[in-house]
Amino acid sequence: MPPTNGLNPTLFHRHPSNPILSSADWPYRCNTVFNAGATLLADGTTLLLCRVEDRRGHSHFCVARSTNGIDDWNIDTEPTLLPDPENYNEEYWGIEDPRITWVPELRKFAIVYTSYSQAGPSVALALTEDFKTFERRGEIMPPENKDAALLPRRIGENWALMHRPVSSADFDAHVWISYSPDLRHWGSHKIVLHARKGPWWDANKIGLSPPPIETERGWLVIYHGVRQSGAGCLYRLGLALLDLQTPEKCLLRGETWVFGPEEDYEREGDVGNVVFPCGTTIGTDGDTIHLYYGAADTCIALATGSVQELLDWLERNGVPDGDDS
Ligand code: BMA
Repeated sequence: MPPTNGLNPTLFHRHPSNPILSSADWPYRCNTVFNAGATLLADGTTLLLCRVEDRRGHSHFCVARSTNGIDDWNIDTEPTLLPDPENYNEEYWGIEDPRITWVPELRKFAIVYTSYSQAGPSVALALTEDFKTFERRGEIMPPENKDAALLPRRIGENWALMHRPVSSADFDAHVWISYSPDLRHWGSHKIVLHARKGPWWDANKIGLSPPPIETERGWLVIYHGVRQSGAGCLYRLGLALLDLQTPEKCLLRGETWVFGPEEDYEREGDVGNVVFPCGTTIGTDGDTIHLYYGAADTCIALATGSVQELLDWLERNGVPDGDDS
C-alpha cells in the first residue's frame, strides 16, 4: 500500500531524476523548456511536444522522444513547429502550452495550443500524423482564452473542447466546454468547473491542465488552481470527474489540491511556485499515469501515480461541483 495520510495522501510521486529536461539539454540556444504536451506513439515511444521559450521571450514547440519516457531523450535539432504569423496572425507573439489528443476517428493527433495574438492569448488547433508535418486549422477560440484540449471522441454527434475564457479582471476564470460538428464552428458553451471564491486554493482562476483521461467511471480531469497573494501566484493541481456521456456535468471534485510546488526546481525559476502539466501518458498496465509538468516555467519534470488511486480518492473526498460565489 502506498503511504496515505487521510485527505492528503501522496497521489503523485516525483521522479528521482527530476527535472528530466531543461534548456541545458537543448541542441540549440534557448531560454527555457517547459509546459510540454505528451503522448505515446504506436511503438510505445513517449513523445513530448515541449514549449521552448527563446531569448526574445517568444515560444515555439520542439519534439523530444524517449523509449522509457524518463531519459535518453532524442530532441529535434531545430524547432519542430514555429509560429507562422504571416499566415496566422494570432501567432504573432508565439505559440504556447500544447495539449495533444490522439483522435481515432481522424487517425491523427490533435494539438490544441495557445496562440499569443496582439489581442491576447487565444486557442488554436493543428493536426498531425507524425509530428513532422502539421495541418494548421487556425484560431478556434478568440482572445482571451487558453488552457484548452480536445476530447478524443465525439460526444453524440459533436466534438468537445474544454477551454478557459477570461472576460475581464472583474470576473472569475472558469473552465468551459464547447461543442462542434466540424472542429470549426463551436457552440453550446457551458461552464464545467467553477473557480471557487475567497481563500480557496482554486479561487478566481482555474484552468484545464492535461487533456481529460477517459475511464470507466468518467472523464478524469487534472486542473490547475491559481492562488493569488501579495507574494505572487501559486499554481497547484486538483482533480475532478466528469460524466462520460455528458462531460459538462461534473460528478465529483476534490476540495483540496493534490500536487503543488515543493522542490527547489518548482519553487525557483523564471516564474517560481508553478507546477503546470500539459500532458500525461498511461503505462502498459493501463493504470500508471505519467504526469509531465513544467516546473517554475523553466524546466520539465515527471511525477507518476495510479489512475485507480486518483479515482478512489475522488470517490472518497469529492463533492459535486458547485458555484461557490
Ligand atoms: C499561465 C500560462 C502558463 C504558465 C503559467 C505560470 O497563465 O501562461 O504558460 O506556465 O501562467 O506563469
